Amino acid sequence: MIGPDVAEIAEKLGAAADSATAIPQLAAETGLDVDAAYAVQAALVQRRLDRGERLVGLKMGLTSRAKMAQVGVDEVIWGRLTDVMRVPDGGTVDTGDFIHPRVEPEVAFLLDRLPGPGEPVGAFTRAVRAVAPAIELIDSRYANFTFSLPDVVADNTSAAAFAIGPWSPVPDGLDNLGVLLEIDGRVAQVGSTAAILGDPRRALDEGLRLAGRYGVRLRKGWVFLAGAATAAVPLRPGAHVRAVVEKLGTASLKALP
Ligand code: 0L1
Ligand code: MG
Repeated sequence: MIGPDVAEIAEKLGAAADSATAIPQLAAETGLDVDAAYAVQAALVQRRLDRGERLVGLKMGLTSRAKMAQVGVDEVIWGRLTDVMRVPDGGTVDTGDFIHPRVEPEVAFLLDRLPGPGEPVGAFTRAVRAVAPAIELIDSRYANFTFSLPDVVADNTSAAAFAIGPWSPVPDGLDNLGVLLEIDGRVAQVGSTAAILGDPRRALDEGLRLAGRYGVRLRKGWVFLAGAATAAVPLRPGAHVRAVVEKLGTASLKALP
């Protein structure tokens, strides 16, 4: 039996992102399963690397119940981050570059020495050099932000842009820090880092599990977005967005009017 055409699906998703134009879901029609979807994701990101972008890290997706409920998918997934997706802290994005952008408050890790494939993470503070508050901008390439699990994996887990606040040494506890998402100075979402798999440190275990399964080596110096502490909120033109994480500080970005 002939499997789904990985290169063709990656091309459709890449073109949708480049032109900021939504497309219909692809998995049901092409018979895409989750493993094939990760192959599409790799091809989709390779398309970016071929035009000069650099891989700078990974993001975990759907690490909280709020996020799973928001999109109707209940499995932790991951995607790849490139340098072009990074927005300076306090920097500006153009909503016109995206289809239906949403923002969510996250915790970021700066990776240090990682265990080899199959080894336990061991001391978190050896694997992670620093932590920071972050904002992830997600943008599904599918119409109405609606997708199945293989669809969203193939679409690089809706990765589009991210901003990272100041790095700090890993604090004693990361498991129950208050999180706010503010839009134009008003609180839009309230949460806790406990929403990220009970403790954001578990996101790294999940990342290493997926790395072992898909043969990816996590690199020293990479950014690792552990996941969102709340549901995501639509990003409107002109909005000022701040993610505030207790003990870690603030990350922010602005959308052009
Ligand atoms: O980062 C995330 O949790 C997003 C994963 C994909 C689902 C979505 O687009 O909300
Ligand atoms: Mg996210």
